[in-house]
Amino acid sequence: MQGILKLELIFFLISFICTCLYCMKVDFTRLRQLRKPFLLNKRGDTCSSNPCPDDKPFLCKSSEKTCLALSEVCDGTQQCPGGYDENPRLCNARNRPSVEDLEDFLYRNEDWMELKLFNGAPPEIVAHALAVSGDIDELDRIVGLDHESKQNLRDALMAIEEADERPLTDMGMPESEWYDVSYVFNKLLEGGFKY
Ligand SMILES: [Ca+2]
Repeated sequence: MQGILKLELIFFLISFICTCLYCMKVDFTRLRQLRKPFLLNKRGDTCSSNPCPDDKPFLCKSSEKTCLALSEVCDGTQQCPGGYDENPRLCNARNRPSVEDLEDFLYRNEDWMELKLFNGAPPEIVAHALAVSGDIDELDRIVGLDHESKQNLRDALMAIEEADERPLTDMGMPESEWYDVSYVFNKLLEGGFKY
């Protein structure tokens, strides 16, 4: 009889503990759900640095808050106070491969390209300069080219326009990279980069 009572007591205790854990779990879940809006608000506060509405997401860099539609950026008419929407570097970057893509490209070809075309400058700096510069002289001011690398870059871009890979292979480009190199440099030329 005592054995049965003990078993019942153990069963009761196990049931009690399970029920408590279950309740705690429900409580924690509800607590998490209650905290969610708070967390979202907190996150929203820190991430919503752009106060512009969805249909005008471009925020002018100016003391007064002005928001523009993307079609108004680089359209030839200044709408931002100070004209940031027509900033030449911004508009160059808009028509070029992204800085991240350019950086990846430069790292892929670092072995032969970095020294020959960009005077050994770090890919991060060259990528940014290629994205924003209007021409080779502006790129030179940002990157710091020497006479030889500047001439090599001119020769390389001219060869790419003429679809002639030999000057580039002479500079050390592996033949297998020709498609990648001509594709990216052609994108820069189409994006208005002058040499
Ligand atoms: Ca504009």
